[in-house]
Amino acid sequence: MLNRRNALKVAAAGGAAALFPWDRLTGAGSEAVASSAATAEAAPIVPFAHAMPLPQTLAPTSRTLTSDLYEIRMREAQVEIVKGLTSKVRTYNGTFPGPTIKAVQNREVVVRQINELEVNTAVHLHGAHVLSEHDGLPMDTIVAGGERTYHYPNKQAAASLWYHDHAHHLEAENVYMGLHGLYLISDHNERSLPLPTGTYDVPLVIRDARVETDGTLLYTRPSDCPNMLVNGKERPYFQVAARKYRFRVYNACANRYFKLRFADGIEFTQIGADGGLLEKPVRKTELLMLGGERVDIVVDFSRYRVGQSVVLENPGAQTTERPEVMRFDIVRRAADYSFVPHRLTTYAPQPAATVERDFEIRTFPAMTINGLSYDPNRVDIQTRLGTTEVWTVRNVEAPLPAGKPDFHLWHSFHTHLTFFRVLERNGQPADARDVGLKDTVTLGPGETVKIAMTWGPYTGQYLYHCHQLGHSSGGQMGRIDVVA
Ligand SMILES: [Cu+2]
Repeated sequence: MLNRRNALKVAAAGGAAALFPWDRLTGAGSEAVASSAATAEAAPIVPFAHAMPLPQTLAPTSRTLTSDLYEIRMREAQVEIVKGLTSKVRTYNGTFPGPTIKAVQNREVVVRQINELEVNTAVHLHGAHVLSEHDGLPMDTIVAGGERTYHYPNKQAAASLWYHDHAHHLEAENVYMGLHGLYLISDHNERSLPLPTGTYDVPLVIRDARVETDGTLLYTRPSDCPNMLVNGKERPYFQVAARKYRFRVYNACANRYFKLRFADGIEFTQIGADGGLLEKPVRKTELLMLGGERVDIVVDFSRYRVGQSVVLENPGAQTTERPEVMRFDIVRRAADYSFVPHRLTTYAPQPAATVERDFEIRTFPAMTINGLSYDPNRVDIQTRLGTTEVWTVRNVEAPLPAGKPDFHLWHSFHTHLTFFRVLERNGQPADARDVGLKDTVTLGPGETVKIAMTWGPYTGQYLYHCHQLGHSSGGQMGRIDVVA
């Protein structure tokens, strides 16, 4: 919901229909959306009714000496998100979320994507270093009934990536309706570490949703989305052994942040961020994640007795929402030879920056970066391959009073092609919140971050944008051309 001050700004800008893509995409003005949200009822929330499923791993259709080839059909499917209800979703290969692709460093993956949906799509492999023509740019769409083959070289370190839709103006709704899946790259270093592996290495793809009493998955404002899904199911439970697990946590929300903590406040260990493993692990009790972000953590359930349970909560939930995200049930003992070593990887030193740039992200009066909405034909930045730059990114919106839904005032700044490091947040040196190699960084209202990246390894056309997908759909996106 908009508060009065922002509602006035929106009115001045010509109405919320011009601002929020979920209004435009429903083909109706904000009043029609408001009335549909007001008359249709959200399904009652019954936590822990589902066992948490694990996304299927996709098998290659063929292999060559150098490449694994996959085929994915984007199509509608009927799935059960809330117990007892059937929801129509957009999927990769009929599953919600899509199937997981497991890649190995330096071995190419080729994915033939066939669009059997009635909407245009573009498949972006988030966090991957790929040629521009395989990046899934907003205008490089696969029209309904069409297909496209993407090549991913995987010349990068082990990391938890994801593929998701990026078609211009459609990405937020397409991702929300189900077009997202995991893509995990492994490498020799990761395999040599004594981390939990196999069935003890588990993805948690977390996102909000609004499922209506008739099962409809409704794309609407994040403040009207009371469901929290993990791996496609409303607030599931997951049976674990009393030992260590690695969890790859994804914020796959189209339009909101969440926080995560265990109800009893236990510590866990962060071992990875967007770009792969951290150099050194970090102990934490809470995560704050915005759209697109990934955090790899290790949780030790050996502190619990068999028969106990612990709930993972979202302290960032609205006061009207239930805080539970999922429940872990400790059901058995298991041998555990895994541990988190003091050193996980070593990053190449970052060259000194030779270019500095400033960015202002705005939600009001329009979705802009430095006052401009995305124009695919406008080159916002041109830089040379190999240039190291420091970007100062500022969220100019003022914070709302505590307790007001403020999802639309947060930004998740995302760069394609390259990872960055967070140098500073609000004038202070970056701390554990921003550790590791990143491709998304959270900006609360009024916050400023300084990030540093080196452009490469490829030349071509790439993007930077807000990963609150309602914002990027609305134009909070820019084009950077990397030239030789
Ligand atoms: Cu934004």
